[in-house]
Amino acid sequence: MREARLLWSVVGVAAAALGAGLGELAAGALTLRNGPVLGFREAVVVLLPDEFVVHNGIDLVAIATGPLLVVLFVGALVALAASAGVAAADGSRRPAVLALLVGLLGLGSEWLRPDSSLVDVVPVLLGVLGFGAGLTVLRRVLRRQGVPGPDEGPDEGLDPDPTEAPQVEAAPDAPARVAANRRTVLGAAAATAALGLAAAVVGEVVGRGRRAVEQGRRLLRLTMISAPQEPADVAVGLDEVAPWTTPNDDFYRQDAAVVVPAIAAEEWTLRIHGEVEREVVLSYEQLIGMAVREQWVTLVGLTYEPGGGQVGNAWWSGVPTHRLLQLAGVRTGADAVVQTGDDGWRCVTATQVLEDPGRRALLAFAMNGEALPLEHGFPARTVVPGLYGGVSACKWVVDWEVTRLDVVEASWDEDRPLRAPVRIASRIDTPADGAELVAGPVEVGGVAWAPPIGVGAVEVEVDGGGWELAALGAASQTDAWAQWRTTLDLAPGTHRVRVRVRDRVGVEQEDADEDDASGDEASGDAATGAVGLHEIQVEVVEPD
Ligand SMILES: Nc1nc2c(c(=O)[nH]1)N[C@H]1C(S)=C(S)[C@@H](COP(=O)(O)O)O[C@H]1N2
Ligand SMILES: [Mo]
Repeated sequence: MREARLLWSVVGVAAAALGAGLGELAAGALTLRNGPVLGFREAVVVLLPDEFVVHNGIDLVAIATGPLLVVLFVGALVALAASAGVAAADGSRRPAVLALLVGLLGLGSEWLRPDSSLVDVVPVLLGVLGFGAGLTVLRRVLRRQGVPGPDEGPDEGLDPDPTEAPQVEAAPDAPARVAANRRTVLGAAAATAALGLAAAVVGEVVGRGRRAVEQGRRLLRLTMISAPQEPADVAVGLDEVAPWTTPNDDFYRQDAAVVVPAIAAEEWTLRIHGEVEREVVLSYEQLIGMAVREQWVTLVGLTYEPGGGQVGNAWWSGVPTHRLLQLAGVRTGADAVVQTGDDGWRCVTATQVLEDPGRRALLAFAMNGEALPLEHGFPARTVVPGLYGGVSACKWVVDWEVTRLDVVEASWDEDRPLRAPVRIASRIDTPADGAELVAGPVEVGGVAWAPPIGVGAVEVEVDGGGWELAALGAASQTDAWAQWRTTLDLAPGTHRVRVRVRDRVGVEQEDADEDDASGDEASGDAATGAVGLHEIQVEVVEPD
């Protein structure tokens, strides 16, 4: 009986090894920053309260997340896997429940990482599936070899199962047969674990590319750039309003491809060709050696919906695009640049915009005072104030083909528009939609943007009762968003609050056509960005 228990435990651990290996393989193949095990460790760092980070000069994070944690974590997984194996013997649901729990824990720890995206769950799911499949197969092997459950059968270990095992004469050669069965079981378990190990090794090799690039990025010394310095008074002092500077980890991501390109800085080049006087192949070293321009730019996604999160504001460092086009010399008649990223994504941007110093378009290599994160286009990406990201802000950009708009138009088969200026927009960050509030003065606030002209005014309306001016944070940065706030005196009941922005020349944010409830076809939401004001509904109750 004890031997049977041991065999079932071994089988559980072997299945878990297969699952973990497949998870690591998936993480490597998807060039995620790390696999589930290290991902868990990062989540612990996020969960630790700030006071715990450095205490009396001792770096508690380092201790709490060092090798000891990994050993504990792996040990716990092994113990869980072993008990799942034992439970699998009597066909109980416990292994499935355990796998589910570990899977949920894994998913939770992926989501806790601030820059996680949907692909990060793939390794966890694959791990859980690998565990389930491994356990199912091995269980069949054990049953066929007549291994009893830990709590059933006589104490002498393996005994040929009378119902499932092929019929054999029990008595004379029983010990030899038991040994053979044990070998078969252990062999199958070893093969399963080896498969998991092989998968992990392949994942490690495949993922090494990304880690090498991360390492190279960390070692870059970009002395020509400066740390972001927020202009005075941009903040209106409401904690619930999005911070004026969006930290890189919180900056929205919009990727067409699942796999984030990992390009070493020294291997990157931008080729500028087509309708140019001379082809230019620019290296990273040459790029960062040029005169740097730094500026605040709010980037907006084509998929931004009123009140949504596809918008962020950062301090970008790079080289003005007009300088780069000057190097190549744009031929007369050429009016478009097809920008292509290493992921194969492409967009078309008018030379008029890229050649005009006044439009402040940038080939950026740094974001908020550090080299671009891989997710945001390392080594270099374009940033154009006032154009949606989807028509201008090419990440991992490696190719600029100077050409003509009518030529590109004829062959444009992407479901994104060719040209799309950012629609001016405003958002209510607090209170939240559906909030329950106590009657009396209520602080309302949010952000508004109108690049490249700049925010002129923000107005708020309650229940259609007329527009009132809100207070604005400093809005001198015309390419960046502005914060706004106001105080509303709300009586008990349900209220509808709306916001709108006017740019510096007085153009007002468009309201969605009231008659066209869907708004979709008339305004071409998908094609040119959503139209419509952000509105929230709040429930106000009597104070008690
Ligand atoms: N190479 C490449 N560039 C790209 C994309 C992409 O998928 N691949 N997405 C675009 C879209 S739709 C937007 S909104 C911005 C988003 O930039 P971010 O992910 O840094 O926020 O990048 C743009 N540049
Ligand atoms: Mo976008």
